Amino acid sequence: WGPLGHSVVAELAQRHLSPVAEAEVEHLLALDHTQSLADIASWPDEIRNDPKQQTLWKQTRGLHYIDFDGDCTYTPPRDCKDGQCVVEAISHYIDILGDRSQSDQARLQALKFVVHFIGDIHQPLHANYQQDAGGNKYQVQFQGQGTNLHRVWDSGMLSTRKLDWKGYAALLDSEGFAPLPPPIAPLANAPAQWAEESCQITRNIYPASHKIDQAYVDAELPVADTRLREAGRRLAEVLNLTLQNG
Ligand code: DCM
Ligand code: DCM
Ligand code: DCM
Ligand code: ZN
Ligand code: ZN
Repeated sequence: WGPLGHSVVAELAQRHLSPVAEAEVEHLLALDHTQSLADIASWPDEIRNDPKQQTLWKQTRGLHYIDFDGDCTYTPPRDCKDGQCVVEAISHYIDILGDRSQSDQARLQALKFVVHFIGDIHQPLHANYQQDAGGNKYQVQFQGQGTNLHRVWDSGMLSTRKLDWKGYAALLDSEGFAPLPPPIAPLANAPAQWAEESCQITRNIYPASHKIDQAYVDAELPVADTRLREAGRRLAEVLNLTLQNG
């Protein structure tokens, strides 16, 4: 997702933190002089794109997605060599976030990656099985401009709602908007399951022609919204579980 999608996921989670998790999040975010998860949600993209920081963070580029190699059944190491994919990255940073022997700085950094990557893994094209760089190589026309299918899903479709992240999160949080995802069980298997869901969705999101029209947005924006809602609620649950001991 772009900055809007990531902030929406983070804000949805923020609204559903337990009191204990909320206090711990507040404690960690205070190191960055900020108070909301939405503020830090795009940080892994910012460091990735900042030329001054690129050498330091280059090895995180591959952690924003997973390319399934053949079908949508998560099969390591086929789909995640050396743990370099979003599925294993989420588990890795959840472990650091929950480890009280780590420094607060390390745990804050882990929090930023957890918030961001749980967003990305729910963007269907971040867990694709068609070998086209997550739809980046699939060129399309959208709103009279040339772009690619990945960007339409990261940000183009979401921006058609003309809502800021607070308004968008409130909309997705409204009663009966979409069914809530079932509770996470167990946590260890969850990221692989979320990636497999995304991969299955990509089977049905390639447009009939290389033009994205209103009918496509009408059909697919609700799918994107549902994924944002699931990501936000699951992120809250992960943080509530990981930070439950204060
Ligand atoms: N992005 C940006 N500015 C930011 C954060 C992200 O331009 N502050 C862009 C860079 C990525 C895209 O958003 O191409 C989304 O990346 P991802 O889907 O990996 O989060
Ligand atoms: N950051 C952010 N939004 C904020 C505060 C911080 O996105 N309101 C991100 C961008 C910085 C990183 O956190 O690169 C570290 O921030 P700081 O230098 O304040 O510790
Ligand atoms: N991306 C993806 N799958 C890939 C390659 C890239 O989902 N196989 C995502 C990561 C960014 C966006 O596409 O959100 C642009 O990636 P990059 O800036 O690395 O080209
Ligand atoms: Zn993306
Ligand atoms: Zn990302």
